[in-house]
Amino acid sequence: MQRVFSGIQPSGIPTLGNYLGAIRNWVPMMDDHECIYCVVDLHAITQPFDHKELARATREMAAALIACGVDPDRCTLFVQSHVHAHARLAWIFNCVARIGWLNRMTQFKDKAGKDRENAGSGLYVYPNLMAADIHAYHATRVPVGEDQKQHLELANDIAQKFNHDFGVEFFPNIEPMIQGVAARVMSLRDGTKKMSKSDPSDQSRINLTDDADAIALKIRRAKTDPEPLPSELAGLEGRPEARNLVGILAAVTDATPADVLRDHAGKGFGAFKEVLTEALVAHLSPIQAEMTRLLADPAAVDAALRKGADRASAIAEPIVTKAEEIVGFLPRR
Ligand code: AQP
Repeated sequence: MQRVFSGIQPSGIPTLGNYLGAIRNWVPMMDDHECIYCVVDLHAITQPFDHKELARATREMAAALIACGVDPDRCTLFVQSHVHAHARLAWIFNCVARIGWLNRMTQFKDKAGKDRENAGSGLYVYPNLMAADIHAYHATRVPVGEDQKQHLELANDIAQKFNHDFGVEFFPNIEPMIQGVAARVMSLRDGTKKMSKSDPSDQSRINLTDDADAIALKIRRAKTDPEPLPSELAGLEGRPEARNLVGILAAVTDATPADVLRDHAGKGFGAFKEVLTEALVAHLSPIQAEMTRLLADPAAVDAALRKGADRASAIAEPIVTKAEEIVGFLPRR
C-alpha cells in the first residue's frame, strides 16, 4: 500500500478552499493508502499568530478534519510539534536546499508581501520543513491543492540532492496528487487570488463553521460580473469570479463545471447565487454539527491526537535517525 502524507496549518478556521482542495480528498484515500495526516503547527508559526490561541486552533483543526470524515482509527492523525523527527530532518534539509531554489518559491513572495526584509526566516525555509514532513515517513504520494505544487517539486529536488551528495538511494520521489474540479478555490472578493484562511477579509472566504446566514451573506456579496452565465466553458474566459462560483457549485454537487453551465445557462448571478447558497448550506451543515459535537469533549480529541503521535513517531523516528547517520552524526548510544 502506498504511503500518503498531507498536512494543514492551524492558522485559522479551515476554509471551503482547504476543504475542496485538500481535506475532502483525504477521506477516500484512507480506503487504499496508508494515510498520515498532520496538523502542522510548526508551519503555522511562520506567519504572525496569536500564541494564546494556537493550542485551541490546533485542536479545532483536528476536530474539523475528523468532522470532514478523516477517521483517526483508519489513519495516523497527529500534531506536527508532537513528533520531533520533523524539526530534526528540516534542519538537515535547510543545509541541503540551495538559497536559489527557495528564492523561486512564489508562496514566500505572496506571503512575505512587500516588506520581504521583515519576514520571518521560518517563512523562507517553510518548503524545507514541508519536504521534511513528507520524507520523514518515506511517503510517496501527497494530496494537495494546486498552490502547493511548486513546494513538492522542491521536496523532490532536496531528496535528489541528499541522495546524490551522500551517495545513497534513501529518499524516494514524491508524486503530487492534485484532484478535483476545485483544486484551487479563489477568494470571493477577487477571483485572481486564492481563498485563504488568513486573508484579513472574512468576506473573502467561506469558513467551514459559517452558518447558513453567514454563507448567504458572503455569497450574495461575492464579486461577480454583470453578464449572465454562459452555456459553454469558453464563455467563462476572462471571468475569474464567475468561473470560481461555477467551480464551487460543481464541487459541492459532485458535478462538472460543464454540467453546471448546462443547468444554469442564461441565469443572472442573483438567481445563481441562491442555488449556490442552498448547495453550500446543505453540504456544510452536517460537518458543522459534527465539529460542535467533537469539541464538546476536547479531552477525547487530544487523546486521539496522542495516539496518532505515537504511531507517527514509530514510523518517522527510525527513518530520521538513519538520515542523521547518513549525514555522519555520531549516534547517541
Ligand atoms: N484556495 C484553495 N483552494 C484549494 N486548495 C487550497 N488549499 C489551501 N487553500 C486552497 C490547500 O489546503 C491544504 C492545507 O493548506 P495549509 O493550511 O497548509 O496552507 P495554505 O495552502 O497556505 O492554506 P491557506 O488557507 O491559504 O492558509 P494560510 O492563510 O494560513 O496561508 C493544502 O493542501 C493547500 O493546497
